[in-house]
Amino acid sequence: MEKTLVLIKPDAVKRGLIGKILSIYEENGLSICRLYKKHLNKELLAKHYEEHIHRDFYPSLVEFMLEDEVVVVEIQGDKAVSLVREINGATNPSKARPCTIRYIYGESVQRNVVHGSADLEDAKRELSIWF
Ligand code: IDP
Ligand code: MG
Repeated sequence: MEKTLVLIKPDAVKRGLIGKILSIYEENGLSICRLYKKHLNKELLAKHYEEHIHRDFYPSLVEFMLEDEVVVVEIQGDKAVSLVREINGATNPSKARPCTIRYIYGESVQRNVVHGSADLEDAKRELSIWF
């Protein structure tokens, strides 16, 4: 059993998609362990997105992530880390496979609805930031 981190991003929270998104993980055999809603701040985002802080898109990513609350979710299951990435779909919704969350609900490469940890090591690091 693995554990991984999902963030339901502000675009999805604003559009009332929390329940629909959580259902998709559950329908794929994953369990929701813990979750809470939170308005983020720049310090937490810098920790979470430390690999991206020097990227051109980072300031705009931060602005987006502060638009509204996010839902922070710990998800558990067999191969949960890679399964969540598969269910989420490619970063750019226009390149995501049909039936993925980002294909269905994503609006742009930035407003792509969900975050999922990239690998097991990242999942451990991110879960320790948020829980
Ligand atoms: P991931 O969320 O699929 O792991 P990352 O490359 O780690 O993708 O990027 C983190 C987040 O930053 C993305 O989910 C997206 O919201 C945003 N992002 C990534 N690349 C771009 C870009 O080129 N323009 C605007 N936002 C981006
Ligand atoms: Mg990433």
